Amino acid sequence: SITVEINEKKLTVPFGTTILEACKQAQIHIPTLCHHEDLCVAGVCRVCVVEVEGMRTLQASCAFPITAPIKIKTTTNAVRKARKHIIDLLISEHYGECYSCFRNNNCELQSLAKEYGVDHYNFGHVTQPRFEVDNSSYSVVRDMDKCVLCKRCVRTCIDLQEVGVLEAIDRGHRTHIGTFLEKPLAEVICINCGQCINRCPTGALRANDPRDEIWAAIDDPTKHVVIQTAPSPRAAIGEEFGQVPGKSFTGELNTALRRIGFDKVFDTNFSADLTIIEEGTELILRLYKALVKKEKVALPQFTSCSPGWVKYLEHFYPEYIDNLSSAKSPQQMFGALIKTFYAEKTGINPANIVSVALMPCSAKKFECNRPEMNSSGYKDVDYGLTTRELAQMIKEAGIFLPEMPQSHFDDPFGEASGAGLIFGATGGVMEAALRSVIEFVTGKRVEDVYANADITPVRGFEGIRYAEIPITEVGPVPKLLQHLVPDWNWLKGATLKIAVCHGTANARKVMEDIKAGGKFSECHFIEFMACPGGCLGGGGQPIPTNEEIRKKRAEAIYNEDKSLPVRKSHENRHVKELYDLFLTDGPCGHKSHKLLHTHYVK
Ligand code: HC1
Repeated sequence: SITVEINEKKLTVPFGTTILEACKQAQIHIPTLCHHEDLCVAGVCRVCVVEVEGMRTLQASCAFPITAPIKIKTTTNAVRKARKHIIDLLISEHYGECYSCFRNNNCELQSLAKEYGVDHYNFGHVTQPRFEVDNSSYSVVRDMDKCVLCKRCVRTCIDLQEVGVLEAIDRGHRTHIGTFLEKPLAEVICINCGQCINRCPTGALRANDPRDEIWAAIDDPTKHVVIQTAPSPRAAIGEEFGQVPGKSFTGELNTALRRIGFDKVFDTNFSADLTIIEEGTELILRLYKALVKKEKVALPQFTSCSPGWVKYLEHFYPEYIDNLSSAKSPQQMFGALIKTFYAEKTGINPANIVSVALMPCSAKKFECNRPEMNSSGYKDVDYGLTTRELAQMIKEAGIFLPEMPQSHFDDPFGEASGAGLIFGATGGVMEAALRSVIEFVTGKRVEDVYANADITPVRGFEGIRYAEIPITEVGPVPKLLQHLVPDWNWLKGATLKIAVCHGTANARKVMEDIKAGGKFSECHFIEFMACPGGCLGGGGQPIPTNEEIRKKRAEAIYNEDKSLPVRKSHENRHVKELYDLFLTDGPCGHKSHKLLHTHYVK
């Protein structure tokens, strides 16, 4: 370690610590713009400059590793002036008005301008847009006139997600961020994950916002407007109302949604439970075909509920599309059921149902517009709405979410299990599946195998996790599956090999290993989520998001799971009822194949 002096205060830091990190440790505030905790150092904006004794020029603190004892000053006049000039220059090139920008009050450039008293245009001002807004994508909108060239989106796309759609184009004052051949986003290999939006410091990137259409539907008395709410938004939306990360607002959100005019509020966790039954059954069938019938089937089975991951696979590894579970995501299963089962049960014409999905994800907007997603005979889900957009709607309605009384979800989908809820965290789909598969196959209670039904080997934030579940004993086949497999003897003594990975850079590692015939090619089931942390870190979640915040959101989800009376998908009585009343030929039966499964075609 090395002793440094910052503003005459001595501090010992490990070798290689950046000045910015050392200042943070000393609780000295340094303004930043191109810096983001999730990303590698860029050092391009220079907003974080400091004085280092003996050096002729000011140094970017984010890009200066401490390798020798040095004296640093962060509050000198030269530092103040340099920072202010940089912000002045950025503002002069920034087209657009703050009041009409979705990042108003949550914009890092605006905050810096306030902090440094930049309240007029010292270097002139751009009065005409230079770029066309690219709203070709269902998910991500690019407005390059608001870009500050911090390259956080570029580093997110290239390094964090290893997709590589965005890059700096041209040089000097013509530099801008663009796509391959300057094509619209919808025509390049964007996976719609929206991670670039989460890391953009300004309003240059945003999600394709359906609020106006949803308000219009709410105002239309001929429309029956329903909303399903995904597991992750409830664990994060409080942040939009100034609450500390890590607290769920499930009951408050239900009340707020009714007050702003939704006719019914449904829980996506219900259809996550259904997904477990369908996807778990599919896995059992694939294993049965491979191990007993010696048929050629695609293994490992990959989860398919993250639409960013599905798109990633379609773009980069299309030869593995058959490995994707044919089970639709919970969002899409729910959409198909609302316009069929629910419409029949309530006598509402499905043509008059407007189905909204509150999601933490920008790719869900793309997913609901996929041509495969019309199995009800209508567009199964009409609009994907992000956590940020819903928070805005709630504010527009004059509601302060944390003060809402709590209320429940609506029937006939009112019950959901903790297994459905934990889908929102990386490893959650796998844990939910295991809670059911272990009970189905062994006949034992999962609590007798894993304390409190917490399957800890698949939890955590490690980018790639691998686990083996030995099946030492088998029980009777449950009634729900008796038409598919005669017994479990063929699984006795087998070891279920599973893996979990989040973030597409990690997905690439797993896929390359599979291609090379490595350890992951021997897995039976792999959970892939496109976003770091899983859905709770989705591209539609409150900004900022970083590892600390993602961990808090995960805590909120796991704490809520613990508090729920039902924690296994197969114990959800409304799911059982659905198979009794509607999906009468059982999981992976004819009807569920028509409504709840699909086959992705690139
Ligand atoms: Fe997700 Fe899913 S967990 S994909 O992360 O399977 O978006 O939250 O809703 O569909 O349930 C997202 C979250 C979400 C689906 C479920």
